[in-house]
Amino acid sequence: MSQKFWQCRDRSIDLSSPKIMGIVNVTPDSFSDGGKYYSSVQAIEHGLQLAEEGADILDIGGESTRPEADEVSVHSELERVIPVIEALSARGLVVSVDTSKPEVMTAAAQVGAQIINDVYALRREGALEAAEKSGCGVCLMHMQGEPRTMQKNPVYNDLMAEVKSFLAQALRDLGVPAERIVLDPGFGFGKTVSQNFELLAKTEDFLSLGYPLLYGMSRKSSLGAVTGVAKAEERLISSVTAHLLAVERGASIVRVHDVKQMKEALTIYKAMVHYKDLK
Ligand code: 8Y4
Repeated sequence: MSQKFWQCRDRSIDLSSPKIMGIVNVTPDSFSDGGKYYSSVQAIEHGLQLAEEGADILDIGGESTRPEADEVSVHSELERVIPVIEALSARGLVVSVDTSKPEVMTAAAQVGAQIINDVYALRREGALEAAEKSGCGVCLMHMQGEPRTMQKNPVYNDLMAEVKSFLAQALRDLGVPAERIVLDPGFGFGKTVSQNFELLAKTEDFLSLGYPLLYGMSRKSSLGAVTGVAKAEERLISSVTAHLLAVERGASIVRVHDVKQMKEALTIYKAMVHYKDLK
């Protein structure tokens, strides 16, 4: 098996076996007056639970990338994610920050974040420099268009060639050592249902870029589109299945809501790979 490591500031993540990135959303609590504090506490507790369930990385996000979501200011994004990143990092957990804002990247790294997960692939002004200076590991993701409009009319001449050349260009722009980079084809980001499943079917094609791959398909609408499961929270089996298929085709990291179940599936995968070690 390949001895690959993802260098993320003072941590090194062993990618010789598949890793789980657990999703931690920090959304404001609309009820209570002490709402901000409360939502941080809840997110910290959720992160700790995902770590106990087997998450190798916790991805902390304070801005929804859903089409209907409002933009969040730098100030409120910082207010949401920083306390959570600080608390989870202080417990020795590997934390990634899901952000496109350079100010948030810098502040997150200062309180212990090891990874920057940017769905804009560092295209926002100042993001490239912030990521370089932080020393963080970086996940570069493909997206066609902007979150608000990307699902309106996705158009490609050649999906695979375009996603690959986008990622290759992002790599050229970035003055960050190769050991710090992971690539993501961006399932659900400006693609039709068929195109999303093409990205899954052809996972192996992306390996030719020479970087570890991350797939984030958890509960996404394309899964529901083929199964008929309308509610996102009910797409557990679909999510686990899709990510296991990606891993089987060469993905190194899966970004999921349901860590416990993903961990169990990966245990079966590893038993298959290492059957000789079993009695
Ligand atoms: C239900 C729940 C339905 C969540 C849709 C969603 C990715 C990502 C997102 C991804 C990387 C999401 C931040 C979208 N997706 N980062 N982030 N890769 N690297 N939607 O695929 O989870 S947010």
